[in-house]
Amino acid sequence: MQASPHTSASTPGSGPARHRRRSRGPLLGVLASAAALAGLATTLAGGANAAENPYERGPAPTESSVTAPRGTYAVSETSVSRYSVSGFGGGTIYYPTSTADGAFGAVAIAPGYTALQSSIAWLGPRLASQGFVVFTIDTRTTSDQPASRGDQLLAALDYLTKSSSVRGRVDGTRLGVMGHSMGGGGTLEAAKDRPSLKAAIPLTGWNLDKSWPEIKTPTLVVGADSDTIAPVRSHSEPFYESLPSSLDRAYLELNNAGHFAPNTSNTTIAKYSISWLKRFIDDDTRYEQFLCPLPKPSLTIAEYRGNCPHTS
Ligand code: 9J3
Repeated sequence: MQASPHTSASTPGSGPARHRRRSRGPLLGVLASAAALAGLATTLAGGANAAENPYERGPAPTESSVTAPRGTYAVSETSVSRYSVSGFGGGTIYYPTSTADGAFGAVAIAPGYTALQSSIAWLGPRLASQGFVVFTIDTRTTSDQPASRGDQLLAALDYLTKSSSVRGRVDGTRLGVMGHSMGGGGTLEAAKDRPSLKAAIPLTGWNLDKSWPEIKTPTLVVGADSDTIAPVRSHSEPFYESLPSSLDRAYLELNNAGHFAPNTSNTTIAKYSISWLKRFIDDDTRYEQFLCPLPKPSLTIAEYRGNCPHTS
């Protein structure tokens, strides 16, 4: 769906096509003017809210909106050839089609060992439709190790914000990183190397380095209870526990899930990733309700640790 050109760029919660205007006769014109005044009041109310947080995008979230297969933004995509870039292996950019809501925060996502961007592609439209520019990348070689994958995530963000065809749609000051397995290990490396990042989410991350006290980026560590490739006891748990206790951090252990759970659509991963990205890339406290109080163990959550309320 395309938002109307009358939708204010800084109006949060403006649904698509909220103020569409057509030519009309005199009577309809009067009624339309009254409607326009009502709409103006709504816009001003939204504007006041936008002044508090200019980064909010999309309507107020609900349990249903954060678990839905898609958010409210229609999504376009553009592929980036590996031969047109340096420092990473190209990828696919998923972005809200509408330009009516201004620039969006962005996240780069790296796949795991031997894997391609296709292995994490479901996250592209899933996250972009909530109001982010999402860059799922390929690495230079599928055997690149976590430190290299971290550098490649950062190169991808630099390309996205400085050179890509959608650079004008991205707020280069509000960026995040995600990745699966060795891409999750790379996510930690990227956050360590670039403290200006607003959010990091390693998904069943793998890294020989178990200690991350240098990280300054709010980090959601996602592990899987039945992962035998990156077992939580030797990967996600020490990653999480080594983050500074003063940092906004969380540990989500998926219940009854293996190492490759992040490679197919997963409502629990989506719900908490959306909430974490919204909360820390968009500073959108409307999503705090899904993160605090800490989620309880359930059919899909084996364990959840974190600090509440959040401090940044
Ligand atoms: O999916 C992954 O990136 C697995 C990481 C791994 O198995 O590393 C072993 C060298």
